[in-house]
Amino acid sequence: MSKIVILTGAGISAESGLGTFRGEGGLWSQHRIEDVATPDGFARDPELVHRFYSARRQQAAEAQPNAAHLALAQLEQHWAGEVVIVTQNVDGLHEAAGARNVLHMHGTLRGALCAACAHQWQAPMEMTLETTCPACGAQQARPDVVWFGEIPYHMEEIISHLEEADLFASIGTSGQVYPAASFVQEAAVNGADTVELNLEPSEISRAFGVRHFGPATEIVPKWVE
Ligand code: BJW
Repeated sequence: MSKIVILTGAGISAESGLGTFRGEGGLWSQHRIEDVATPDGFARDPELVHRFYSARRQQAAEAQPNAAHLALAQLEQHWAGEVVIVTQNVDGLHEAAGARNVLHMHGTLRGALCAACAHQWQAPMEMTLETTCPACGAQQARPDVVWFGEIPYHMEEIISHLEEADLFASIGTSGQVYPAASFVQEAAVNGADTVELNLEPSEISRAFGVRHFGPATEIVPKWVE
């Protein structure tokens, strides 16, 4: 039974109306990474960080999965082997499309994390400095997402999936953020075929055996067929 491991990034949700990070008009052209996506930024100005993530939580709640998310959910349902989706996205659109085997390596917008006791719970749509941890009562809630300098979730599980993968596919990610950018090498060194599906060549395109370029809603359903 063959195993397909699929890494997804912001590009797969672009046609659902959610912004990517890099490039013209991306989130990082409107906000400084060190202000909103690092623990230091949160310590300096938690209100700004809460506003940034509350706005994105609202946008993600209103977004619909697109043809690329739906095609991957179909693949998961019909593939005789195992399909594992490792997503860097925090938007929840893979699950909204019906996918079940999804690992959120950068956390999720639906999660709240207590910086005092590490309790995790469902985030309110708007998180503020007054959001109270239901376990310890501290008012130190943060979005349950992974910022620069923090260790991504599920790493052991992801590495063992990559070691066992027969096929590794990367969809809609720029290959600029580690450790996700190194997954292609990890899979290839263990014998997997590798394929990149992206709007345009990424930083790490040359590492892939096969490459398809174009909008995710066109190239992903075609690839899944
Ligand atoms: C389309 C499309 C369409 C558009 N169809 N495609 C020096 C060297 C190496 C590493 C480091 C270094 N210095 C520091 C590091 C480590 C650091 C890092 O990588 N820094 C780089 C900047 C160099 N990484 C970390 O700190 C990570 N932790 C870590 O390494 O811990 C150590 C450790 C690891 C493992 C085991 C043990 C210990 C943590 C990284 C956390 C990243 N967090 C963010 C925010 C998450 C919450 C949130 O959403 O706000 O994650 S940053 C942001 O970047 C977000 C994304 O998940 C991530 C990747 O972005 P993505 O998805 O690739 O988006 P874009 O915008 O970059 O690209 C979109 C792509 O789509 C483009 O290619 C477009 O062309 C394409 N596209 N439209 C198809 N319609």
